[in-house]
Amino acid sequence: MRGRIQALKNSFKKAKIDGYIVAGETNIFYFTNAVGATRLLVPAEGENVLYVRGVNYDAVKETARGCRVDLVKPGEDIDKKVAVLIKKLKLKCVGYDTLDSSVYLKLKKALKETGLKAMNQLVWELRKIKDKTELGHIKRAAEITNEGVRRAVEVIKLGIREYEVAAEIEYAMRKLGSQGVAFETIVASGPRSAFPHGGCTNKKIQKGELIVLDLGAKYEHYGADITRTLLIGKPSRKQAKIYEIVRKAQQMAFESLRGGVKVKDADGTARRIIEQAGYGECFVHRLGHGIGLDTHEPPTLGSEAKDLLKVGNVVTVEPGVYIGGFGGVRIEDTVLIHKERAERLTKATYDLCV
Ligand SMILES: [Mn+2]
Repeated sequence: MRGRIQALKNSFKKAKIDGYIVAGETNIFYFTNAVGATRLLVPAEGENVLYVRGVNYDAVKETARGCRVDLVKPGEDIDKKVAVLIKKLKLKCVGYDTLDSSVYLKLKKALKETGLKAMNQLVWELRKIKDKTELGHIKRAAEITNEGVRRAVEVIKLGIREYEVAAEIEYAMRKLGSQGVAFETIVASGPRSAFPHGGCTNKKIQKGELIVLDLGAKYEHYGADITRTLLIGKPSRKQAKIYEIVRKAQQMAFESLRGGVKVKDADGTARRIIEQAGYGECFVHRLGHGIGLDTHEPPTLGSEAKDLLKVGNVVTVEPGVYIGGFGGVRIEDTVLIHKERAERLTKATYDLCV
């Protein structure tokens, strides 16, 4: 934890700041190991201060690392407290990750002599590269996620409702130590499978319908993300064709991944395959996203993004084809970027038929 805060401080000089306010929940956890604190002030010199309200004080006091824990009493204004310390330390320019506009205006008013700069990027540059501890947690989350898919394949049968499948998935993952889910489980069948974020409803699953399952466990605060598309019975020619296109796009994109690859090229690899098959307009989202403490975090694997993949990035690879009124196919894995290749952390059957 100390190493992470130190790494942040090491970036101050180049960013021309002498302090940083961390307000994002997962960012605070990343730097301090504490859940439930409200702000972390990291000055270039001197001690780091974590501000926490009474309700979470004891828990934060017990878990926080690398900082002094400051209790915010009832009636005290957290941001005024932060501003008082910034003035006392005579900080000239302070960066921050994310602040509500009302908080920003309050700080701005209280700090006439201090610059305030939005610099979310400083934190993401660190969080994009997962360390050994983080990778251990993500790998465990991925293993639990795999079991969620296995359970879904086991229970999907004619007439089962979408939410029943979701319940079985989530129960299986919970039993294995998942902290709830990394995001809302999707079980979208039939025409609803054409909605990339279809959620789940009380719809009964019928024979011959495409079923998109998108799920992820969370372990020690870190998530994993997998999508599989299934079908009861035999696919139509069109369903089988679309499935093969998406499967190929996912495989080729996966094989293209390694350190130094442009994220837009990875997106392009998958997109080209789907375009050449005539379904380019049906691939309505980017290829993937980083995942860690947040389910969607940098780097984004999209056609507009400028990032290069780096060793230690954990990203999803998830091409899809969605046809309104007909259905959709998406195949997704969470993968770890190595120097010469990528490694799939989620592993589950690619068989379409159950
Ligand atoms: Mn995803």
